[in-house]
Order: sequence, then structure tokens, then C-alpha cells
Amino acid sequence: MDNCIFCKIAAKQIPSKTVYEDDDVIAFHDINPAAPVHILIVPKKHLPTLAECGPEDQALLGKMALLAPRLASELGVGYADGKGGFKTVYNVGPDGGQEVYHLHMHVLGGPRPWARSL
Ligand code: DGP
Repeated sequence: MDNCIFCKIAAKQIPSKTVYEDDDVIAFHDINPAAPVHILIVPKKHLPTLAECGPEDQALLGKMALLAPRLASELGVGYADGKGGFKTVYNVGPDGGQEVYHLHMHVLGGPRPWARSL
């Protein structure tokens, strides 16, 4: 999509601190972190919001969900490996606080208190 910042990051037209990438998704550090570790898991397919996903996106959403604990663990904020755990957030629409209209899952972790809540 023209003028979509996350499409541009996925296409490497804008740099990001990438922590994971495959054919379907890219994950990178949030530019304005709300926690000691704050990454975004972003599908390469342009989907504006979680509310606009359909049954055809089920596998993609499942991949994103399973990536969250894996990347949290790799970044030192996992849970199953005995660390303190993490939070996942999808903001949806203006009342959900969504600012970038390209689907993304926030993954936040690290010792509390955090800088701000999402
Ligand atoms: P949301 O409110 O859920 O749409 O969150 C969008 C997040 O995207 C926000 O926490 C800041 C982050 N963000 C916006 N622009 C950029 C960017 O150019 N690079 C990176 N790494 N993160 C960005």
C-alpha cells in the first residue's frame, strides 16, 4: 500500500530494528517503546485492522500469536522459560488507540513499572 509506514518497513524502504522476518511477517522494535522490550509483529500483507481480517487470515494470525512468546523469550522477557512474562496488544480503530492502520501486534515485556500503558 502506498503511504503505509509498515508496508515501507516490510519493503525495507524505511529502516527498522528487525528482530525476526520470514515470508509472511516482520517483527521490529517499536520506535516509541512503552516497556523495556516493545516489539511489533507485523504481517507483510496489508490488512488495516484486526476487525478486517477474515477466515483466510487465520493461519497468519496464528503464526503471529505463536511468534509472540518465542520472540519474547529470545528478547529475555519470556514466561515459559521462567522470566516475568509479557503483554500482547492489538489496538483496533480510534477508540482502540490505533495510530498505524496496518495490522500489528504489540509485544511488551520487562520489569515493571513501564513508561506508559497501551
Ligand atoms: P498503534 O497505536 O497500535 O497503531 O501503534 C503504532 C505503533 O507503531 C506505535 O507504538 C509507534 C510505532 N511506530 C510508528 N511509526 C513507526 C516507525 O516508523 N518505526 C517503528 N519502529 N515504529 C513505529
